[in-house]
Amino acid sequence: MTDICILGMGYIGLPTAVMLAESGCRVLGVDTNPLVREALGRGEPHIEEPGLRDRLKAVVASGALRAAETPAPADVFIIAVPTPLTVDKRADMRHVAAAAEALTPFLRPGSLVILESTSPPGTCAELLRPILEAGGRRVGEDVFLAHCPERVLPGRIFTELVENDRVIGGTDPRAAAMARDLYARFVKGDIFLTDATTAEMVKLIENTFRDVNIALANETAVLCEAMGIDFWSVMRLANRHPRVGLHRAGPGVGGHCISVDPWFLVERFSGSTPLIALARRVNDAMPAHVVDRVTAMLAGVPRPVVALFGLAYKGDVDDLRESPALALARLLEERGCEVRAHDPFAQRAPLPNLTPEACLDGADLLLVATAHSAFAELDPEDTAALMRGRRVYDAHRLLPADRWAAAGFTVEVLGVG
Ligand code: SAJ
Repeated sequence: MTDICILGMGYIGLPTAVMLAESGCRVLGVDTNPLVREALGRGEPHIEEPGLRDRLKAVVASGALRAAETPAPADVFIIAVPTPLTVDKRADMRHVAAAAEALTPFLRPGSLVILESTSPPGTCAELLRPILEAGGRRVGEDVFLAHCPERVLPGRIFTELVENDRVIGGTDPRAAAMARDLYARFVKGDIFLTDATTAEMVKLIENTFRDVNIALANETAVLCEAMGIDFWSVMRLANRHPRVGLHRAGPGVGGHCISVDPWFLVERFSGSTPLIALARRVNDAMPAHVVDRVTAMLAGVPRPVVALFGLAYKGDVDDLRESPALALARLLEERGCEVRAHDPFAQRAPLPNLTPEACLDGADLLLVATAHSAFAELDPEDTAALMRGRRVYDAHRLLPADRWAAAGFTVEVLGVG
């Protein structure tokens, strides 16, 4: 039986704890938030993720996963705490450092520490190693350190935890091999071993690749609007080329990963990252672009009411972190609109989360801000009956525009001029 202590019971730590508990490990889930610990103690998830509720209940009921405020001695410690951005776009590594400080007293000879949190290149070598070595312990001799970045997509976490390939970087080959043996308990994808700094870079460049490509799609969408053509046709046709994969345009890039990780490279290499920094700015400018178009549609309407459909950062998840929908709400309010929001998944939203009917009641414009699949099924006739105006702006090209136009709506779509 392996004793595992996971610090951070969030989107990654909690599902990973469940997987390891199911694989026969004894898992201690450490979290500083008492509400998270209480929910975990009851076997209830504090986040939405398909499959989590039943599986968590089972491992808590069997005693394989327990909640705690502080770590305890373990064979393996996994750090899965947030690495948010500071206001000046730098990685806030305080949670990682605090987690490492908290676990250090509980290290056993031969313990393995794994960093899962996405971190700037050099974190294992420059931040974690000195903390673990305090008191004369030697990393690579007395204890071992590896980076195993998570790469799963919210909404598909349990599938991707098993099926995705993993990159594991050790501060020495023995650490990497130890981490591989742990993840091999549940990973069916290939596991690739490398050094810790390479693993850090791999993770950051995956999300940066996506951000830069989304920026290209967003810029292309704006060009298509200016030329009076349809980005979505351009995308579909360009992607018939075997070496082209244009991404989808949208109202901005949200989530804790893609809109954040590129800054970790810019922070570290500020003079050498013009492309990465510019892509970030292009994507961050998208909410304002959408709001320009929406307010143009509402010209002449006094104190317009906007029904904002979607608060989450992407479709069919409940996660609001860095969501462009929240930026849209803020910018619309700044422009004098009354914003009413509805999201079928979001909990703990910063603005009231209304029912669809209450949100649409008397609205002048429907703004589809998040690509929740349920929104594609909205009935234009029923919607029209509730609204004051007949305007819809689709920031994801999710709705069947013909049907909405047939129901009397003025339909505008991001990327369509
Ligand atoms: N988006 C677009 N256009 C696209 C694709 C996405 O505008 O063509 C937007 C989405 O609407 C959303 C944002 O980008 O606002 C990010 O969504 P996403 O689904 O691309 O990615 P995340 O942030 O949910 O998860 C990513 C994943 N990384 C990659 O796909 C390279 C995931 O595998 C990582 O585990 C995760 O980041 C992470 O934790 O780093």
